[in-house]
Amino acid sequence: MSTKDPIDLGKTRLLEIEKNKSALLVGAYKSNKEKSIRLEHLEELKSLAITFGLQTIEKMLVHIRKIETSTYIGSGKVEEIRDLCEEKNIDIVIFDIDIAPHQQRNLEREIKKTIIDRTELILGVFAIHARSNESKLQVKLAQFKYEMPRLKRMWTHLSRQRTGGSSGGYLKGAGEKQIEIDRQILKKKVSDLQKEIGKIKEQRELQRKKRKKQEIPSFAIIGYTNSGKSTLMNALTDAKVLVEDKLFATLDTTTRKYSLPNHQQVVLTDTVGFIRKLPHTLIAAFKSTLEEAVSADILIHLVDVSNENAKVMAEASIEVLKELKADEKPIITCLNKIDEIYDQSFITYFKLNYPKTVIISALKKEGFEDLMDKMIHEISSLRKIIKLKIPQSYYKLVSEIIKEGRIISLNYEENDILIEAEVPKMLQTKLQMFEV
Ligand SMILES: Nc1nc2c(ncn2[C@@H]2O[C@H](COP(=O)(O)OP(=O)(O)OP(=O)(O)O)[C@@H](O)[C@H]2O)c(=O)[nH]1
Ligand SMILES: [Mg+2]
Repeated sequence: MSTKDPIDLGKTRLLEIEKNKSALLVGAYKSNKEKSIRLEHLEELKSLAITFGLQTIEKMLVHIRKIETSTYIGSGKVEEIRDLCEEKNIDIVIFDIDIAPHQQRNLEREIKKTIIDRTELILGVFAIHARSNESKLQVKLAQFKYEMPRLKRMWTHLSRQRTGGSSGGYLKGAGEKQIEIDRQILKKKVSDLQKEIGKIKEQRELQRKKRKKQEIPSFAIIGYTNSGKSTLMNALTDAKVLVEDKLFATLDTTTRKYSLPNHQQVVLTDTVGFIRKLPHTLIAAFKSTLEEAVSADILIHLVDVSNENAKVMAEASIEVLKELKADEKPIITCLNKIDEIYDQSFITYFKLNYPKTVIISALKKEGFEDLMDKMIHEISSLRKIIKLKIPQSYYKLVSEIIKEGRIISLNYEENDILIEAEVPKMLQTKLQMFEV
């Protein structure tokens, strides 16, 4: 039986896809209505493939009437793909469809090429961009989770092996046993990784609590991948985050202090970008990074308006925020890259549909005054300094102020406590009746 270490299982598939290989990108549509959007999705898949280092050669959009259980697309289309691969010397076929593990296996057998899907490609991009220990661990975790239901394809050749022994018959396939062994080892690896990531998360949690205690308002720069988040971070601070015209250049959060024009100290966090249908394996693995990003008091949502798909990209980002339960936070929508050619109607659209909109160029440092004004305004509406007279019998409220807000002064007057405090919005209403 093979002694292949499952630690490599996640990697093998990705390393098979060497750089500079030629790829065929395949999308599918059911109705003509869907066609143009599927083509746009293929364009995005192309950016991902180029980011990974592949030479994208061909794109193909196939029409499907019904999903075939065994191969997703019909046998005629499978043949067409196989012929095109032969003719154009294609090494890898990338499907912009969620194909099930068994379909992937069957397609690979029929087409005789490496078949991957969008999730696997995104995993590959994340793998080559992971720099910190934490993001490397998170990528590995996502890879393991992705591989788990796909273990079978690695061992099908063993399943058919005839086992020796006196009975001479077929015993339970060696492949199946191997899959079971691998599954157990993978499970253990997943839980070890989760523990390790958990430890890193705890350390970060401590830092975050410390900052919260210091009462420094925090901003997170979020948005679609390649929208210019790191460029904005670098323009405002000395963070020197890597900026690239590539998808998912940033995988780690970077936090820096920043002083607003009114001398208010804030912290800014640059973070991993979002994408349409961010694979769940990645959301799960990067949960602590993503949560840290959206744990800020206020979000700066960057939208690249020079991209013709700006609207759907912004919507996709809001979807990810929803998934992370952070869409209720104050959000400043920052329309970026206005130094580039952009559609004026986009600006009107965003102003109408997204409150608190500013227009900037992170690269040219334009529109920053407006952005600062909005940031200052958001902070002021976030917290308020109030004077209170609270009866001592309501001491529980004082504990709450200490926990959630910041006490500026506290004095006792007979049976009352006189307090001046900076409190968050949610506490303000609760304290209204004691305000003086
Ligand atoms: N023309 C123009 N280009 C910009 C602007 N802001 C960013 N860019 C470019 O957009 C590309 C992506 O910028 P990044 O700052 O890396 O984008 P990001 O959102 O951090 O991307 P990821 O970390 O990969 O998700 C780079 O080539 C930047 O130079 C801008 O205001 N104008
Ligand atoms: Mg970045």
